[in-house]
Amino acid sequence: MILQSSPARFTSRLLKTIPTRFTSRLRSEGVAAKLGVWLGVSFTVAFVTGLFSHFTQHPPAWLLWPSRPVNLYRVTQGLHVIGGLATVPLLLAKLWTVYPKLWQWPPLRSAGHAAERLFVLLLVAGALFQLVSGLFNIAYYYPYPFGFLQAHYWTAYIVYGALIVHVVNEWAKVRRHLWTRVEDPGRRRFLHTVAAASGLTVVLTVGEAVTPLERLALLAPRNPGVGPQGVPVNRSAVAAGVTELIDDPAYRLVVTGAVRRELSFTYAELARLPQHTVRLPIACVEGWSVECEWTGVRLRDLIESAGGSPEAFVSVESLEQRGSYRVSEVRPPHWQDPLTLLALSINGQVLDPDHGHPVRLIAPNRPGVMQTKWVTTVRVS
Ligand SMILES: Nc1nc2c(c(=O)[nH]1)N[C@H]1C(S)=C(S)[C@@H](COP(=O)(O)O)O[C@H]1N2
Ligand SMILES: [Mo]
Repeated sequence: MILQSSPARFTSRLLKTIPTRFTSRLRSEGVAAKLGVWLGVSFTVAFVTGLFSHFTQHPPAWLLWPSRPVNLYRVTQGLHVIGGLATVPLLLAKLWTVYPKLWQWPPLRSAGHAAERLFVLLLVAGALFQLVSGLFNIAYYYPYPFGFLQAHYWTAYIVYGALIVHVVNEWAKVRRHLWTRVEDPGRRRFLHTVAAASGLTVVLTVGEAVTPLERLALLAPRNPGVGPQGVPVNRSAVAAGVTELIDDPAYRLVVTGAVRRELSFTYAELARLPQHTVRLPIACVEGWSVECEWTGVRLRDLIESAGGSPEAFVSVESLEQRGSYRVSEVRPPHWQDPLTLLALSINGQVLDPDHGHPVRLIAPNRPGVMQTKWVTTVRVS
């Protein structure tokens, strides 16, 4: 008897210790549904733009991304990062609105209910992980032992999969509230406050990608106007360990690999080749971007005069010895584009060492990580 009754007594005592009465009237199914719809939109934007960024950087062999529109990557990555930041207030508000459900009793009513809660758990944990890891990444803070790229990429599938399951499960509620106005003035004010917090996040960061608003970018980790020659830098020449190599008189730019004739240029010879000037952005995967005027040699001209095949894949290699971005693959749509340069100057000045002196790659519709600096070899294959 004692043994049988004590688990029940224990449970009822336990129940009294946890907060089962949630008094705020701001919580309601309608509020949760509205926030859910906003989150559905922002997670869809983040998922699509994130996949675009991933497959731009890691394309399968058959994928030839176009080099136009010139600003496509700049826009999609700005949406990814700035949209991701704007999602933080939405997610916090949604979690606050629904967290009483954490204490629902009985916790698991059936196998179906258990599965539903498991997907919610995956969704909440995964969504928090995406926002926190993304925030840490743009803040240059890497406190975890795993690689950001792989973790952020694979978690995206878990989160988006769990989100689809969640939307299917909650569809009846979404339908009930999608086009209905929230009547309660307190709840309406709550939703407006959340939307305003989200909007304010955008206002205080969007200047990192929309240059006329740069003075508002108080929350952005990079200001597009701050850096050598007025352009930000992620990895400096010192950090890359190239300061001696770039001024070495033995420096050559070499075009080699599957070519009819190898080419080799000193810096002075490069500067005497036909020069072209283009306006293209540096668009970092971390969301900041800035348009510059670049002057240099067309990559296409170099590969054609070396006799490379028009279908060739090209690697542009840096003097940098270590580092994930020292080699950049350039496929035909990009190297054949007349805007793609090995640039010697930025905004009318000889490139600063931190921007890639003697030459750096600059190509349209391409993430910053693929615009390799301190170039010494063009390898055709
Ligand atoms: N060799 C090399 N090139 C590199 C990098 C690097 O670390 N090594 N960083 C890249 C990144 S992440 C960006 S955003 C751009 C920035 O170019 P900038 O420093 O001229 O603004 O350079 C790219 N080129
Ligand atoms: Mo970058």
